[in-house]
Amino acid sequence: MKFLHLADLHLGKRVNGFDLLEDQRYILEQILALCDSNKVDAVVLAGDIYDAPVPPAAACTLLDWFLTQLSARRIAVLAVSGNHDSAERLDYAAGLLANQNVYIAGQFRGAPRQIVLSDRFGPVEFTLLPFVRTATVRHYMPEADLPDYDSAVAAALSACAPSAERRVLVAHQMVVAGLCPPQLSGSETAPLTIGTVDSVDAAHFAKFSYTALGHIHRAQRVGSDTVRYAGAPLCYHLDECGMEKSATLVRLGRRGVDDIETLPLHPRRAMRHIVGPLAKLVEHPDDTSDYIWATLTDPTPQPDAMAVLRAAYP
Ligand SMILES: [Mn+2]
Repeated sequence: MKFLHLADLHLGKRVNGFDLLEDQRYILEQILALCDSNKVDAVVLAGDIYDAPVPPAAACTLLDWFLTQLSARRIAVLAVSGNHDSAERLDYAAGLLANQNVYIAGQFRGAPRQIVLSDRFGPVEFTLLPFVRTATVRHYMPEADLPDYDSAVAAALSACAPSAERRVLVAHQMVVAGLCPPQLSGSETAPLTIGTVDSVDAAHFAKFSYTALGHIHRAQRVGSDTVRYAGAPLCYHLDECGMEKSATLVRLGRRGVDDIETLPLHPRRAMRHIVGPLAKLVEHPDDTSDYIWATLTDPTPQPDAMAVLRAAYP
């Protein structure tokens, strides 16, 4: 079985007033092309599907289009909510969508949702853990001793029994390996601080063949090759300028993960950070259709700096 691990689509996101919907549609089309060329069986969406709990209508239309395209290709979808999503709204029609192999876990109701798909080697279990806070887990497990976030996520995971040898976890949480924090990129707007208190130890995922994470916008492994953040598919912040974005292709074999490959994504417009005195920056502008973050180093304030920059970089 081959699946594509994606996360943090943030559909409907605006960056400094710029609507990125066309860029998002462009990157989703590229992802569909990757699904076709790699003949993937499933797409995993590890949370922050929308940028806001009440997304713009056009963002809902875009997700509808994407899911319909995947369904037409008979590609299964396994999705969880992130901290930006409304868990309840994401669950809309989830029961009906399951009939089309689109599995969405928006709300946590005491246990992760388990979906079993299969390939020629047998069953593959997908454990869908929506974004949870400690208080949410405590609500469903009043008897359990859950002093912190780490123990709450561990308890949530232990609420379901394994149903297959090959297991994939889909989650949207702040995960660390030992004392090594993940590399943030500025646009996560984390409600959870990094450190030993408000993060989850990757060791809890040791029993899974692969853990597909969302929340951190920079693609990276966490402690082991099979615990990964896919990263956001587009740059969403100054800190991500020039960062290469990717989708993660995972091949499962008879016993578990055979191969992991990061497939580069190429945006419709790059996001670049330029630094210098205003006159220098607009002297010979290149790639003028890119999204530009400009830092002016002039010793004095420049009149109409934004208008001058916009004339050079629309
Ligand atoms: Mn996010």
